[in-house]
Amino acid sequence: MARRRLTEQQKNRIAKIQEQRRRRAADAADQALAGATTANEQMGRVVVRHGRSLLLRTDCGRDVHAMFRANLGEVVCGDRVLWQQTSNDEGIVTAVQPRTTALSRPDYNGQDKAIAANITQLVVVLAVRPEPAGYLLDQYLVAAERIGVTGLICLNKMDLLHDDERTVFRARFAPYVKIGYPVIEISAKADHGLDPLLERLRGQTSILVGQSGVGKSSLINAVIPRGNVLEGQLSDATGLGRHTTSAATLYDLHSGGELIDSPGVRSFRLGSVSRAELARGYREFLPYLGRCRFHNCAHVNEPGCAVLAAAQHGDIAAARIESYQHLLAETNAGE
Ligand SMILES: Nc1nc2c(ncn2[C@@H]2O[C@H](COP(=O)(O)OP(=O)(O)OP(=O)(O)O)[C@@H](O)[C@H]2O)c(=O)[nH]1
Ligand SMILES: [Mg+2]
Ligand SMILES: [Zn+2]
Repeated sequence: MARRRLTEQQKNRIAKIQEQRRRRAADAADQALAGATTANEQMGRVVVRHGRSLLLRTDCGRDVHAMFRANLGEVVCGDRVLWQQTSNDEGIVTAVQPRTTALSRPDYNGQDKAIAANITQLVVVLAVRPEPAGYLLDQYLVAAERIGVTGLICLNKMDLLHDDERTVFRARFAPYVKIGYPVIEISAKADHGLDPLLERLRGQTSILVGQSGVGKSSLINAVIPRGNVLEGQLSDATGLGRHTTSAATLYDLHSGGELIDSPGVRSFRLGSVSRAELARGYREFLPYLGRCRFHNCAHVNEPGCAVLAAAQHGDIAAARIESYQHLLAETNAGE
């Protein structure tokens, strides 16, 4: 009996010691793992992505090439990431930080795909050539309102216009000035009018968007010393850009702020957007929303529509109402 009791006690003690050892070992492994990851992990900013490979800018301003695994999801220009160095100028991305904002557009499957992340300002670049495509500006402004970033309109290639033509071109954008969007006229090629723009870019992460060939990359080259971005030629046949930017790329501005060049588009499609979201994307509609006779008013032809009444009084530009209704029909925005 006595002998057997002793054995029980011994067994218990041995089990307890083993359990302690296991726990210590597990803790040590955890600590080692944590030490290994945090010690080597660094923050970086995605400058540009080509397929599965990224160019990162480290916190100390060094550029490194890094790969990322598919299980991280999509990683885009402007993303803040954690990465580990694998060799001198190479690394691997281990985590993507949550984004504050993302500009996206639907891919060929209709799925929203991010173009750039953590932007604070959307600069829509327009020019007299190529002729501004219908509704493109308004679509970008709706996108800016939806993601909560500042919208800015930049009219480039003003050098191509005589004084009287300038007046005509400028007048097309007067309704936007009235509703609070800054309109800045520049000539990227002539280094003209860049200071007021640079002032607006200071302290912001801005993305240049717009049609192919309006001069986004030329603007980058004008404001980034040694930017050396490839510029396109306007095709004589189509009047559109050729030889164009293929991936969104982030540049640091000496005067402060970051500027992202993005591939030009022929058209920009708003992703899935509800009718209410679309209406809120027209910022001058805001004071009238919720004041229509019908709570689910689409602001198309309903009686007692406060938005249409404001348009009739000239408080909302007719062109903006027309563009809202066009996009409403085009996006099939539900209630
Ligand atoms: N006259 C004049 N031409 C300009 C100006 N800015 C750009 N261009 C010309 O416009 C053409 C297209 O310029 P890019 O900078 O490649 O246009 P982009 O917007 O980057 O085009 P994508 O990359 O296709 O989106 C080039 O031939 C430029 O030289 C300008 O201020 N004045
Ligand atoms: Mg370009
Ligand atoms: Zn209405």
